[in-house]
Amino acid sequence: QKDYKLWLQYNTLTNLDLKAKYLSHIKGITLLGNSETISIAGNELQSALEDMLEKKITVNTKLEVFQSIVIGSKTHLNAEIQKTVESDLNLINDEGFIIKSIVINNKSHIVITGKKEVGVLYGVYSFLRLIQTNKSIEKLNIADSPKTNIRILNHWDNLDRTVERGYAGFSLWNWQKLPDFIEQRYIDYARANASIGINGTVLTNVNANALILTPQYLEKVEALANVFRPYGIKVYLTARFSAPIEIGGLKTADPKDADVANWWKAKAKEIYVRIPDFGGFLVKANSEGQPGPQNYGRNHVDGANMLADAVAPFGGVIMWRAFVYSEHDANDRAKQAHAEFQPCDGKFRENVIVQVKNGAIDFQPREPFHPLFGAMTKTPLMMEFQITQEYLGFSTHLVFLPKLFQEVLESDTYQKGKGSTVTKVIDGSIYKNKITGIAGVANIGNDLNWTGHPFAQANWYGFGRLAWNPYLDSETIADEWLRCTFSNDKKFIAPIKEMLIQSREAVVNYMTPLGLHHIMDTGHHYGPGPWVSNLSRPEWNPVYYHKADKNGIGFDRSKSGTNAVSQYAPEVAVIFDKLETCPEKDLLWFHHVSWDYKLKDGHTLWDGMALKYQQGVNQVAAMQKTWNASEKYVDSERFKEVQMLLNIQYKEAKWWRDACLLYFQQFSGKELPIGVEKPSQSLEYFESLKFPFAPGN
Ligand code: BDP
Repeated sequence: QKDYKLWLQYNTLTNLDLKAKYLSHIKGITLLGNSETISIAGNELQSALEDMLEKKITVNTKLEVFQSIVIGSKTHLNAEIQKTVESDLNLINDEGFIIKSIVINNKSHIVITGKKEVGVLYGVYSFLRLIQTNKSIEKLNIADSPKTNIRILNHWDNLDRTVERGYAGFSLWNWQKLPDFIEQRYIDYARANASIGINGTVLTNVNANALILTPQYLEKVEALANVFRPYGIKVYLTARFSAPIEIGGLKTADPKDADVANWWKAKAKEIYVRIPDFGGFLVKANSEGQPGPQNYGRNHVDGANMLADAVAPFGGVIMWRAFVYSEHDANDRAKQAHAEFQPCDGKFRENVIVQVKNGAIDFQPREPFHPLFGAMTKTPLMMEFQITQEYLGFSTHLVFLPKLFQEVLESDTYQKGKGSTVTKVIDGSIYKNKITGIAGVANIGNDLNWTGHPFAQANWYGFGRLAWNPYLDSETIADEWLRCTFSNDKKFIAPIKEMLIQSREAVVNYMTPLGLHHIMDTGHHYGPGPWVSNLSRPEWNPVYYHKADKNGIGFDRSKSGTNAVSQYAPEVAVIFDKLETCPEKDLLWFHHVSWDYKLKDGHTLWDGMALKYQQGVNQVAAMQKTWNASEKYVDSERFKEVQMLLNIQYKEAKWWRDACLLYFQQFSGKELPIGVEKPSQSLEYFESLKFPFAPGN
């Protein structure tokens, strides 16, 4: 099945000239070293080359063949090669790689090396990508290293194999059959991740279950860690803060209680005996019902540091999440994480990294960057992106997320002057942090195609590529992914790439244009629910976020409103604060604006908003057209799947448009402008729609 192979299709090259050129450089493989990682790299290289070049490729362990691809880590290279790449090796870090065309005894070779074997593995995938994307392999001279240390997937997987916000089936981890039964899928998962440089995985949900920390489960975790290790992937777990009570028999989980601290120390030791390279814990504390230090009158620093001390002797880290609600600033949830965490700056242990969502609310189709980025100068912050599309149409809608990720990463925080982008905060270059990282909430389940939507694979891929290099352009990522996954044909690539690139703006337009946010329906967050106002916490209700009334719409976070703008650097605050300078894409995030307000293009806010909803629908129609025209470049199975999914997306884009416009029209009291289709149903109809089943919440 093609879907299952992800971006590792290794299709036979159809361009014969190119194939001949490649073959003139590749007569065989020379494998130096004999670790598991090197043999994985060798096997991958051999079988991929054989598939793509349709030729038997021999593997030697000595440099005997001409024009061979020499793979091995620094210490395994012979003296001559070592000398040739010596200065290149100074350019890379421990996980980096060199791919270089060299001449030894008048014979040319391509050497793929790194300081460690995992670098060699990354180098092999990178070299294969050159061929997958039909790039030249003449005169290669590549030195590349990951720009962040922790490049990690967060699986929100429960022990019963349901996946919170998971839309691609059930959890990959078959706890019942582990540790003795190793599914091939675990290996394929590790291989796919290694191919894009992901080096960590949190196996369990942030809404944690303490049972994972019991010996019965740790034995299973150990088995997975053993599978992942040769692929350079470390295992992490979520730590439930109340575990000392639930599985430890203690009366309290107070982080200042000596028995509690000792319990965690012993637990850490127990884990490290089994898994010497265990990565550490991810913790959601005092948020949405999860226990935490505040239950005992302590704060986030007390909780994080107590756990940090437990894993520190073994080199572990604590990823402490900043996704919290708080009693302060009850009138604006967007302010709460900053209010609670910024004052903790400088108080965390060295092995704590604070994990911050890209925006201050919750993984919306568009949010301005989170004000914590750049605002903590002494604490490493890691990015948390959501790859699974909780608020973006699940695995049913086609949305290319690298575009969203890039927009956030490129945002300038100005916290240390112009050019203090979010990327530079999280890659540690601004504040010289010792640990850096990017996390992505995984969109992977046990569906045959891994991610539910064939194009959702691009979001896993793109996340990995950006975690490796957050400066990458999303167009480059789209191009690579399409070539590796489908075809190198220009007639396919050009229009489909365009479709990917604009797909993110399409979803913003038909769901939440002009800075609207959190107007999805209750609980599952699928489909529109701007009318919802009956949930127990005010900040769970869409009406709290859009604040539509006769005068206008939008959340006033300006100085005269909740003053959330003040959490940004002054240069940024002033831009967001003023109606005239606030980017229109964020308008209703920061301002309550009258229905008659004139947008830059001359339309009134009401007309402009309606036209945006319509534009979103039109964009999906264009996506359908583009896809239908690509039939001959794609296998029929994936073609049909995507076609059906786009049909649903089109239907639902109209549903979003009609439901939202009918609802907001009650307040604006205005007609729909010319160019916007009339709604097919009444508001009452849309409000009456119920979903007896939505996965993952
Ligand atoms: C929200 C999700 C919820 C998660 C929570 C979190 O709706 O399922 O548990 O975020 O990130 O987006 O902790």
